[in-house]
Amino acid sequence: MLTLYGLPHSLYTAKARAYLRKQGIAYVEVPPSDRRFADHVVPIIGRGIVPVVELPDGTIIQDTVDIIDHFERTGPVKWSAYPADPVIRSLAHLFELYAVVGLTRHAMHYRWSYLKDQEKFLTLAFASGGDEAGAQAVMGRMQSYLPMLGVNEDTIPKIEQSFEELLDALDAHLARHGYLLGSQPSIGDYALFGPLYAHLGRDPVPLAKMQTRAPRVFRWTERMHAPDLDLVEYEDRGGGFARPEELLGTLGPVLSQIAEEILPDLRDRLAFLRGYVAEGKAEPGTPVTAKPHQRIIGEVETSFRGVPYRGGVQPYVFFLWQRLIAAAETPEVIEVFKNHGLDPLVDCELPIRVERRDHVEMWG
Ligand SMILES: N[C@@H](CCC(=O)N[C@@H](CS)C(=O)NCC(=O)O)C(=O)O
Repeated sequence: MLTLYGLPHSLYTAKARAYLRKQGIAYVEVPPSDRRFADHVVPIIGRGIVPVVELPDGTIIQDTVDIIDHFERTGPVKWSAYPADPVIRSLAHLFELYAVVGLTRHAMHYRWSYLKDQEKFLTLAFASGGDEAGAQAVMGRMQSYLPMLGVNEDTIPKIEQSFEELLDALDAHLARHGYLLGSQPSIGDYALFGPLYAHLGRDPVPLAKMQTRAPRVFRWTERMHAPDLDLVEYEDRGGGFARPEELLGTLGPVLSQIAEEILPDLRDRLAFLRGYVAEGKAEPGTPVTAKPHQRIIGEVETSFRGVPYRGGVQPYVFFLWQRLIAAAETPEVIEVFKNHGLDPLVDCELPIRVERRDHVEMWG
């Protein structure tokens, strides 16, 4: 039997778990406090991070992209997460990028800025499989990430406005389609499910907002976690991705919102990376950071919805971004991205590749 090391409240575990359930892959979820995780898994992956999948033959896979891609390659896959159409596939990659560059901020804000209102719920979650002292330590570490993610007094009103606009736009889109890109989930759905379920669709404060303001988004979180396609309220229940022209009407506002929110971040981080590479600091074939648990290579002045903040530069973001650029290979993709102000994301070159090898990111 396959083991999924993860936790109910973990953002990235939710992404991997939803994929396993949808494909009908049997697993047992085990918390990272389990002895085998510390004794066997951490030495292999080099850091304490979840989710990790351990296959029955002992193979260890870390990173949700690698986990999904493993099963896409080897099966069994009931509903592939990669759409064939280049436009739809590129949109899936865009959502994958937005989940990390954009929605991590919302997820972390709603979890930690409302700690007082959610304390019992969160303390229980973080203590699961361990003890309360350990829980407090991890909770403290998670809160320490907030400034780097751009969560501060000035950005919080913008983050909340953004969450409400996103809920409204997604709710309207899901009135027509069961999933972001049609009648089956893509890598984009799995990626958004991380923040939109594990934090925003589960922690008491944002969950209440989601259920009252955007019931169809809440239903999508149920659908994403179901073992079938769970399209009970739609006429088309057979699966499959839609055609671009069937999606873009209601997806348009979501795409414009993504452009507004992530372009400044990515432009400033790309400028940083160009300088970093020009100074010879990114040596091909070496890990992106000295220690695998370090996530950032520096800090930049950037902005969220016009509000300046100083944020960390994560090489992982370039790993996801280069996947999007590779998918956006046809003029039709460029055209759709251009129509929503997203063309700077696909009509550009990154100065270096970020690969994943031996469970860590490396300069390519
Ligand atoms: N890129 C990784 C990210 C995984 C990740 O950030 N996991 C979080 C939990 S949701 C974690 O283990 N964090 C540990 C820490 O930051 O100390 C993936 O896609 O699997």
